Amino acid sequence: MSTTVEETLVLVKPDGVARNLTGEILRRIEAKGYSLVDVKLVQAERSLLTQHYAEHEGKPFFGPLVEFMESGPIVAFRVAGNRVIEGFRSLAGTTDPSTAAPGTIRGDLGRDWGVAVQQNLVHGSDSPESAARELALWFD
Ligand code: RTP
Ligand code: MG
Repeated sequence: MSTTVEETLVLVKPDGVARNLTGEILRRIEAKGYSLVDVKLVQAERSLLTQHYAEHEGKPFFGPLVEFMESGPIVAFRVAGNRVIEGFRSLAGTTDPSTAAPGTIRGDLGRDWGVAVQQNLVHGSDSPESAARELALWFD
């Protein structure tokens, strides 16, 4: 398969930062061969989060999700690599840490009891369109 270098937005969510897992998450990204292009620590404003999660507006988990994302600092990574958009999603694992595969960030490091599903450590853009939109929101 040919090489397709892409950039994606990875967020270490407030649970990941609070649990001191930022370094471990970056280690896994770099070990996979992806490169860190830019990084920042952000206390996100509500307006940024509602734009970021616009596709989920109106869903029952939208309010709790935004509240959780406001609850503490987030680390944003701009990450580059071959097919990194899909590749990071598979490194992260499925949304619910309880059932995310071992070997993934959510499967290995996510807490599967006593916390809500939104506390799943990381976000990764899900398509080239989302990556472009989200990188502009968080980094421009
Ligand atoms: P993300 O956007 O954060 O990378 O996660 P994802 O694609 O795996 O999941 P998505 O469906 O986009 O949902 C966004 C975030 O909302 C929270 N969530 N809560 N039923 C629920 O309570 C529920 N469903 C989703 C999670 O934090 C999820 O990552
Ligand atoms: Mg998503």
